[in-house]
Amino acid sequence: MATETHCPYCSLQCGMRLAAATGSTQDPLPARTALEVREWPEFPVNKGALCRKGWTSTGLHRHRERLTQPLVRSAATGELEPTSWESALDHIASRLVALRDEHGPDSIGVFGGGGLTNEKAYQLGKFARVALGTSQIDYNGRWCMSSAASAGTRALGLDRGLPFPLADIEHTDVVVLVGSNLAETMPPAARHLAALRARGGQVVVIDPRRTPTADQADVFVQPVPGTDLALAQAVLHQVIADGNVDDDFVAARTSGFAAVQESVVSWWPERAERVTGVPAREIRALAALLGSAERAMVLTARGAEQHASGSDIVLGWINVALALGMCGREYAGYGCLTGQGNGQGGREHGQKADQLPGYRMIDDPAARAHVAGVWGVAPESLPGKGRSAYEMLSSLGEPEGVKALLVFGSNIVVSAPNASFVSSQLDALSLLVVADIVMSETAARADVVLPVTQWAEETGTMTNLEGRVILRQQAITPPKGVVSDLGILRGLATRLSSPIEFGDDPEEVFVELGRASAGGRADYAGITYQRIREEEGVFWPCPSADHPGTPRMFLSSFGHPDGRARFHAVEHRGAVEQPDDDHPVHLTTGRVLAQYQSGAQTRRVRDLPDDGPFVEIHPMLAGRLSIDDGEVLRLTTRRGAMTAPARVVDTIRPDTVFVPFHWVGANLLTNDALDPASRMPEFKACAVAVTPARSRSGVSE
Ligand SMILES: Nc1nc2c(c(=O)[nH]1)N[C@H]1C(S)=C(S)[C@@H](COP(=O)(O)OP(=O)(O)OC[C@H]3O[C@@H](n4cnc5c(=O)[nH]c(N)nc54)[C@H](O)[C@@H]3O)O[C@H]1N2
Ligand SMILES: Nc1nc2c(c(=O)[nH]1)N[C@H]1C(S)=C(S)[C@@H](COP(=O)(O)OP(=O)(O)OC[C@H]3O[C@@H](n4cnc5c(=O)[nH]c(N)nc54)[C@H](O)[C@@H]3O)O[C@H]1N2
Ligand code: SF4
Ligand SMILES: [Mo]
Repeated sequence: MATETHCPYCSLQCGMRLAAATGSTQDPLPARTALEVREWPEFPVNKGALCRKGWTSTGLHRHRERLTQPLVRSAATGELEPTSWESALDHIASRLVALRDEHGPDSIGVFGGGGLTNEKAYQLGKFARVALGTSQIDYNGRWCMSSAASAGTRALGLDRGLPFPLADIEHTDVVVLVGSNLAETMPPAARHLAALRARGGQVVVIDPRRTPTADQADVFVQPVPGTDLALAQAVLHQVIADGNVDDDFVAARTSGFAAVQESVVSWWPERAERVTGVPAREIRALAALLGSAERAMVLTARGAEQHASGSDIVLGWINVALALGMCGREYAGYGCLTGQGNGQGGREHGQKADQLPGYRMIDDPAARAHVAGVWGVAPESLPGKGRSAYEMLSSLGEPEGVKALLVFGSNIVVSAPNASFVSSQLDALSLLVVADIVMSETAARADVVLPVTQWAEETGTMTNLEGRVILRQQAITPPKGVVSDLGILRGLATRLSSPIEFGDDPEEVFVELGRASAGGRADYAGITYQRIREEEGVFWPCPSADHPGTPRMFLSSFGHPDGRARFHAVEHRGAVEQPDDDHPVHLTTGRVLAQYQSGAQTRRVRDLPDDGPFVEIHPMLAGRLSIDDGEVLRLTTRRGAMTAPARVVDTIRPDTVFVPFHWVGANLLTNDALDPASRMPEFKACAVAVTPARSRSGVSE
């Protein structure tokens, strides 16, 4: 018998079957069983296709580096030493109570992750607000799609990554991918691009690098990092000049166009060419292509969003889609390609500093009253808004800052911007607790490490990039010694004398989540495990048992009270840090196919290649620096330095270098400038000096 479940990694949440290689049919399988990944061809999102990370995902099962015992740092030796669950949880609780008594509940911070199931994200938010009483909870999704979430909420009145099923791409006429390399970051999705092209549609890719995704494009545009808004402004300028605005749609379904029209008047394509490096004729051609398309989609991903002006960049592209009359129609519109397995659901149920379950805002009295009612506590007992992810980490060591940090599902030492600063901030903590499945770089810094169950060993729901709620089902018994995140929260809540109980049965937690979300924007009230099993996932909002779910949103009205979408007049600002004499090159960062995120999981999977970090550099720049392919380079920014071998490729802009962030290094360099609206850091653009690490005499520096 094989268990139908989903991949542990990205937001596509590909369906897969897990079975015993030996053919055993016990349910769940005994812990030591060798697991095998098999196709699940009927699951509609990936139809049996998986990328190599999915096929090798059982590589972390029975891994020798798997954590199976709680560890506490010994005061005597300074080393992490095995202990029992009882004593680990007692130790954490007594330290938390002492800190809370002395400094108040906001001295305790909780850092969650977009890889956690909906049940865990929900329970973590409730744990922070009720068991700890702290406002200080946020999560790594802040570094992921928060700019798109902020822009989508402001423009469309509601943020659901894609407001339509992914397969709709096949039925549009033009799809514009702004800063997405989906051929490497969600490979099974690339088949929709191929199907669209086979139908005669066109794919546009906007990226400073000619990626494997760009290789599948009809139109490839290669801007300077951080200049997407100038490009969007010029495209809109030209759409207006060509007379291609959908006036009826703009009048009937939107507001605020006049100010936006005014704001793009001076963005003639020649001006944008000087800012973006994209030839004016290419900008005109792109505007003409979009202006003549019957249906078009604009999809953003991290290349457009991870900037200190990321939310304005997304608003600029939504303006383009709205002016063309594309949003709120079938097979057209704006969407964000979310990233982590539960990047979507993770932001709906309360682990974000300003939100309560159901995508409710924590400063809304009605939202507080509803959620407090479900939880059985007084609304006034719920804390208010906390700090955003990076701001919380920056506060460590400050008198009013966080003094104890509980990390569930993130490896911040590798993935936070300006990581050497963040890493030094961790030293200021009185207590760092990390729950993980392996000894991540962050766990290695902790005072207490708690070993948790991983995906195949537990059940829970995830919400994929389409807003489709899916069910990851347990296939195998966890190894002895590990506990689920829900079990940890339950154990801690009891020890903290929480006024309410915390259950650890995922299905029971999901039922409660449904009640807490009822009436909210992300309404899950009508979704059950049984329905998900029967219907291959259910799209939210789904307010009642007889509601079919909502695959396509905005068809009759947008999420604002007046039902209209809102244009926003925005101004191009560009990267905060521009190249100068000392740091003359643009640096951008991102992903490669075979590694996932901080690499804590995939770097340990034997069947995935791990060649370490590298620097993509154009032959012209390499020539100027007399660098050969493979030669070790030193990259230096105002914040830090790293060395890695050069990969000389003509696919990148000559003024830009690229480093993947799956290893310690890239984030020693990145800029921690934050977007004022979303608090997203500027991962995708800063100024860097590039030199050979080996001096000309051949001696290492
Ligand atoms: N293999 C793999 N897949 C993943 C992940 C992974 O770690 N590995 N992580 C998952 C997660 S959490 C996420 S968020 C998604 C991310 O998915 P993507 O957004 O597709 O991934 P990135 O590589 O971060 O960025 C995409 C592209 O943006 C380009 N870019 C850089 N700067 C700019 C710019 O200023 N403008 C524009 N237009 N483009 C720019 C980069 O060159 C890169 O090719 O992937 C998910 N899938
Ligand atoms: N320079 C640069 N930096 C970036 C980015 C970039 O493009 N460039 N992208 C940003 C983005 S989009 C993201 S999403 C972040 C991601 O960066 P991280 O937040 O570091 O993400 P992961 O590496 O997935 O970390 C997840 C950790 O949780 C563990 N884990 C997995 N499942 C569970 C679970 O169920 N419970 C618990 N307790 N632990 C679990 C894993 O082993 C791993 O150690 O990085 C950001 N950082
Ligand atoms: S595309 Fe994403 S969900 Fe699908 S197999 Fe690869 S990592 Fe897993
Ligand atoms: Mo992400």
